Order: sequence, then C-alpha cells, then structure tokens
Amino acid sequence: MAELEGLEFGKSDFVLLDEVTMEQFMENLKLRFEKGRIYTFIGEVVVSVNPYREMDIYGKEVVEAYRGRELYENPPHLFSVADAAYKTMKRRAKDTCIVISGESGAGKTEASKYIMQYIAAITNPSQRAEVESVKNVLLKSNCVLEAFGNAKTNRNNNSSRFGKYMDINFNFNGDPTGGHINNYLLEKVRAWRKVGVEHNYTDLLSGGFFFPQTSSEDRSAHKAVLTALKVIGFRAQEIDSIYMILGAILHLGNLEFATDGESVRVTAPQAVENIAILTSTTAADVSKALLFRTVATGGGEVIDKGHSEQEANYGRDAFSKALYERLFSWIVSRINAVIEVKDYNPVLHGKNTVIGVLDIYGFEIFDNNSFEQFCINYCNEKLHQLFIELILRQEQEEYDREGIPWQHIDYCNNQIIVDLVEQPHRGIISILDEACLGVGKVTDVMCLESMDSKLGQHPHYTSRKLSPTDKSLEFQRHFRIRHYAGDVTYSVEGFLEKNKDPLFQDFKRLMFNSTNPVLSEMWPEGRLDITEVTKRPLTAATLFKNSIVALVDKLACKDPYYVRCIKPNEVKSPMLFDDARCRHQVAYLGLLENVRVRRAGFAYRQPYNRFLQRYKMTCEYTWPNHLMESDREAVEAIVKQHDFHDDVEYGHTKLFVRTPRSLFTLEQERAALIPILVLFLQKVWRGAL
Ligand code: AD9
Ligand code: MG
Repeated sequence: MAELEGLEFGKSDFVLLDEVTMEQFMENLKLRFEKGRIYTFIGEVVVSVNPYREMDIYGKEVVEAYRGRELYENPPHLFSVADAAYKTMKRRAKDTCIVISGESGAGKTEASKYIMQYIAAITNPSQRAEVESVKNVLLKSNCVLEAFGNAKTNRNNNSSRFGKYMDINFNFNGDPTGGHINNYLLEKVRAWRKVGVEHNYTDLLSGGFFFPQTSSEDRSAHKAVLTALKVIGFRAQEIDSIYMILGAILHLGNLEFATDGESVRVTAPQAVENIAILTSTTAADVSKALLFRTVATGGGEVIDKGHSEQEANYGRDAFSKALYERLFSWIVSRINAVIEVKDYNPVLHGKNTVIGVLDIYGFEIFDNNSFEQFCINYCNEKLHQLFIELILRQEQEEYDREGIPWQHIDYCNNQIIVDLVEQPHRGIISILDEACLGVGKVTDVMCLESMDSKLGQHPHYTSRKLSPTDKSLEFQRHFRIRHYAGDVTYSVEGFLEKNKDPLFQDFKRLMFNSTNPVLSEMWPEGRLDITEVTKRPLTAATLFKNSIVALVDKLACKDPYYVRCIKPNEVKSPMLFDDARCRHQVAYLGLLENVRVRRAGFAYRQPYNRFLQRYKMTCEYTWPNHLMESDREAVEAIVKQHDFHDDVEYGHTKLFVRTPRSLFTLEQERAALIPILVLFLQKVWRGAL
C-alpha cells in the first residue's frame, strides 16, 4: 500500500475506502483525476485514468525515485508495477508478467511503452553494447508494429487493432537478452474497407508509411518506421517487398467486376497488371485466380470453375485481408527472429528469466456487437478468471509465507461463462464450428437456432425462445450473453463467414509461385495442389481459442502484476470525467470485486519496521525509540494502545490489518501530532528546550 498522501488528493489505495461501494470508488477516482493523480493502487494493482495530456511524471528523476523501491514507498505509478515485476524477477528468479487491460483509448499501449522504457532505463548500467542493441530493437519494434497494426478509429486516433503479448528475457544480471512477441486477432477487415466512418490501415499507411511525400509530420513518421525497420535488421529487399504488398492491397481495393452474359470480367484490367507487377506474378495468373476456382470433381478430375460476380468479390476481399494478415504475421516473425535469445547457456549464464507484457483489448460492448466482440469478450472472460485465480493464489502464498491462517474469500467465479463459450461439443464455439462444417448452405440464423436449442436453458445465455417478447432478439437475429461485466447482445449476422474465413487455394498457390522469395515464403501452403488439400483449416474462433488458452497457460505460471486502464471520456479531453462512462468501466473491469478480494482477507499489510517508523509517535512506549526486544513487540504495543488487537494478525515479518478503519485512527492521530512534533523539534533546534 502506498504512503498515504494528503487526503486532498483522495486515497491513494482503494482498499482504504471507508466502504467498498461504487459511490465511494467513483468519488475517489474522480477526485484524484481532477487533482492530476492519474494512478491509484488496489493493493498491488495500478488503476490508471488516461490524462489526455502530457504529464511530467515519466522523466529521469521519477525513474530514479522508483528504482529499487518498495511499492508503498512512492505514490502509485506505472513504474511501481514495473519495478515490482522487475524486482521479483531479479530477486526471486521468478518469471513475472504485467497484464494491461482496458477499453479502446484507455491508455494501454502508452502504459506498455512507459513500462518498457522504465525497464530499459533501469537495466544495463554498464552500457554493454550487445545489451543496448537488444533494448533498442525491443523498443523499436513498437514503432513498426504500430505502423502496421494500428489504425485511426472513432475511439482512438492510434488504436491497436491487435492484441500483443511480449516476453522480455533477462540474464542473471537482470539485463535484457532478447524477447518474443505474440500477436492476437488482428482486425483484418480494416485492410480493405472502411468500418462505418472509421479508417482503414491503408489510410494510415497513405499518411504514415506508404506515401511519404504528404505532410512533414507524415514524412517524419514514415522516416521513423523506415529507420526502425532498418535498426531491427530488415533487409532492403524485404522492405521493398513490404511496399509492394501494400501497393497490391491498394490496387485490389480498386478492383471491380462486371458480368457479361455468362462470364465475369474485371472492369479495369490495368489494376490486374499492377497487382501482377507488385506481387512478381503474371497478369494472366492473377486474373485467373480472381475469376476462377480450381475444383476437384468426384472422379478425381481437376477443372476450372468460373466465379459468379458475388464469388469474385468475396474472393478479392478475402485475398486482400489475407495478404495483410500474412504481411503482419511475417513482420512479427522477422522481429522475433532478430530478438530471439541466441547462444544462451544456462550453465554459464544462470537462469534465464522473463517479464511478459500483455497489451490486449478490454471488454467491448457496442451498439452492434459481432464476431470480433464475441472473441474479445471471451478473451476477457478468460483473463478475468485468471486474474481472480492468481490474486487469490498470491494472497494465499503470502499468508503461507507469513504463517497466517488462510481466510476464505468469496468471489464471483465466471467458469460457467467460460464454459458456455468454449466447452467441447456444447459451447458456442463448438456449435459455430459444427455449422461451418455443415454440408449445404447453413445460414447464420440456422446456427442461431441450433444455439438456442442447445443453450436455451443456460443461465448466462438468452435465446429468442426464452425471451419471446423481446422484439430485438426476435427480429434482429441476436443472442445475448450475460458476461461477468454485464449483458452483451450479439448480432449473429456474418458469424459463420468470419468463423470460416476461407481463402481459395488458388490465391495461396498464386502467392507461393511468386518469383519474389519474400512473398513466396509467406505462403508455404500454396505448394499444395487442390487434390492434396484435404484437411479443413481450423476455424477463426478455434484458432483464437487455442491462442488464448496458450496465452493463459503462459501467464498462469508467472507472478502477475496488473494495470487497469480507464478512459475518462469519449472526447479525448483532459478536463472531463464522464461519470457514467467511468462507472461502466469500473464495473466491467471488476475493480470493486478486486478491492473486495483484497480486503476480504487483510486490507493492509506492512513490514514491522516500516509500520513502526510511521506510527511510533502515536504510542508512549515507542516514541522516540522503543526498548523492546523486537520491532514486532513494539508494533504490538501500538496496536494494544489503540485497541484494535482483534483486527490484526501478526505474521513472521509483517503486520496484517483486516479493516482500514483501524488504520485511519492511527493516520488521524499521526496527522494531528505532526504539527506539534514539528514545533517541538524547531524549539529543540533553536535551543529553546
Ligand atoms: V486501443 O485498445 O489500442 O484502441 P489503448 O492502447 O488503450 O487503445 P492508447 O495507449 O493508444 O490507448 O492511448 C490513446 C491516447 O491517449 C494516446 O494516443 C495518448 O494521446 C493518450 N494517452 C494515453 N495514455 C497517456 C498518458 N499516460 N499520458 C498522456 C496519454 N497521454
Ligand atoms: Mg493500443
């Protein structure tokens, strides 16, 4: 828990609220935001409110103030968490992770960058060149991933459209030796069209990367990305290939089809020529892949089947999205190849430890929720489950270490919702997959009917059958999940197509046969002939589920630290605290529950010597110094004198206090005594006493 700052800044730790109510929580959050205190603890968790203005709190002196200090010695800050994670990793040789969550625009990516900068600043004091170079590549990778994975949205001018988990590896000295990046669920739809009035990546690229000759700001952004690519080690041919693939995607966006009688044709053949040049293929091959599909007949014969105009449009869009996705994954894999820890010998170098940093989209509840929100919200259910589990585990471990009997903590277990989504055979993902495998034309509505009949009785699923009077559910093809964070209504429209996410084999083969080796390398499965493609690819939901399960496994074996980000308003204003919006986020981030879990056992804990330092003036037996055998006995004397013996447990090294009220009495007394003490000391110095 943090040193208690003056109360005019509110409480620096939510566990110190008089009562855990939404009203008190919001009052404190708002007061602190208005006073420029954007960070607040819940125990070891940092709650952050996006200030939407430059804050002078990340400089060198601040880094120095936090470096190597205990959590409660400084006001709450991202650096408190970064330092705690680093210390645990270094002192106890434990892998740690920092999970940053919150909604779009809440400040996750900025937080992850400050955390990485902090870690870079406190490591490698001897400035060894090889470590400096690793740090440089790790920091520069952000710039490249943002150029390709971010887009301007209504909610955030620089919104990450992918989830990112980055492991940073350390040697026994605690210096970075490398890392690894995992990316999750890139929002591909932006590669080829605008989402409502929002922008796509190519808009961003036309400003930042692709057309460098626009404004001077764009030119310098473009230069920064190019420099970053070179620092990371991308070769000239690779950088050229990136430009060419982006160009091909832009030309695909211009490509239209028309139907003449029976056959479909491209309306502007020049676009096909351009795509062929940019992808190092031939115009004839590009044209064929766009207009025909190779299919194997029952008799083993292979024929070219002409597309309908609708199929051609579908194929073009799928191709465009796939090109972008492959490019992004390839860039990530190239960065990984560079930052991968090489030549690490545990015998020579000691244990290699890791800090993982997760910057992932928070819960999303929009007016229209689709397949993407379904995946994102499922991911948040998994992370919430892990959060509760790990926080409880941490509490239990601390009680064990300190020799304190285990206290039962009540909490909301969301396993049932996780099961609703992921359970084999009966969960929503399974039902979706089954519908995607179905022969003949299975529609979204048919899939919804199947969900209704299988899940109609589930307490967290609302179907049309259960709510026959709910017109929105009946007519708009919706189903509703009661998530831990609240109810979300999903429109089933497009679920099957997004889940199947099919790309005709013809495009894969076209790319594999490109004479540009960089492009060919991105499409290894294009090697297969249509007759060899027998296995159905895994669906998007299953792939996502597998990656999230793997992520949770990765996080579960690490000591977790959390940053919970809140967006104060919808208009990017540094002044406005929109009460209703913030309340909503506090609810779905589960922050009240977090405070409750933290307080259910002991709201406050501190090593005996620190407790003594702070409160010794409030007890006649301990001021100015105690004559007892140990600090623990001195602390006992303070507790007895203030009559809250029943509210504490004595651990091996720490005092545990159940309710914050006891502490307030002490704090108040201390605050009242300080002016008297100051006066007394001044007199002593002046020799008046
Ligand atoms: V998204 O899910 O990727 O759409 P994020 O990552 O949560 O979202 P981001 O970190 O990009 O949000 O922050 C949005 C904007 O808020 C930034 O571009 C900054 O202008 C602003 N911001 C966020 N955090 C800070 C901060 N600590 N100091 C100053 C900030 N500005
Ligand atoms: Mg982001």
